[in-house]
Amino acid sequence: MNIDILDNPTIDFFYKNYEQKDIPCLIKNYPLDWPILEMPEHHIARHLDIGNFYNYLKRDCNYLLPDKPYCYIKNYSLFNSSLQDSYDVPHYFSNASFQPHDWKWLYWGPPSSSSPIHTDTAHSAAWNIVLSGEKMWWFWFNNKTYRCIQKEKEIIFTPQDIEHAVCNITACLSITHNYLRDHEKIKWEMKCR
Ligand SMILES: O=C(O)CCC(=O)C(=O)O
Ligand SMILES: [Fe+2]
Repeated sequence: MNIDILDNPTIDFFYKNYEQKDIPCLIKNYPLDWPILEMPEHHIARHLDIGNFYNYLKRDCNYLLPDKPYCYIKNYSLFNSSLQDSYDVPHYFSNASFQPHDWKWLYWGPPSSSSPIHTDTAHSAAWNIVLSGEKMWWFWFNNKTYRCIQKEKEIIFTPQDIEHAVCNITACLSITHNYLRDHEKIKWEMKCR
């Protein structure tokens, strides 16, 4: 079963029908004018000082035998990187009360690199946008397995506490930012444990 695909919804529609109900969705056709989308990948790699990884991605990983471990850059912090001003938060999420800089991450991996089933840190929700490539997502909620393919410039919304897994169908570069809307309540719950 596929998760819902929304065509550039209003903030209100997304908030009432998906975020407030903790239902994952894919948003397409949201207008993005991010400078990072215009940057050649080798510039991005240079900004992040990951030239060796870039060479691995463009050449070596294609010649690895299937039993060789692969390299997947995960949770690369964009905080204080020279790229942090080359994109901004999509308007659906920009008024969330808690979206710390150190929850801004970049993911960059070869075909078939993946993230196992997990929920996100500190009961946070997240948005994820692919800059290049394609990802397959799986979500588990309502006792069902849902899936979805995410392409360039599309937004995946992952609600708090929803189990999900991800596999890069092609080499894939993406940006994600986790956030909380009700962190005061969550801090309080943690204190009471
Ligand atoms: O793209 C991935 O491999 C994982 C994305 C994800 O689940 C996350 O950022 O929490
Ligand atoms: Fe996640």
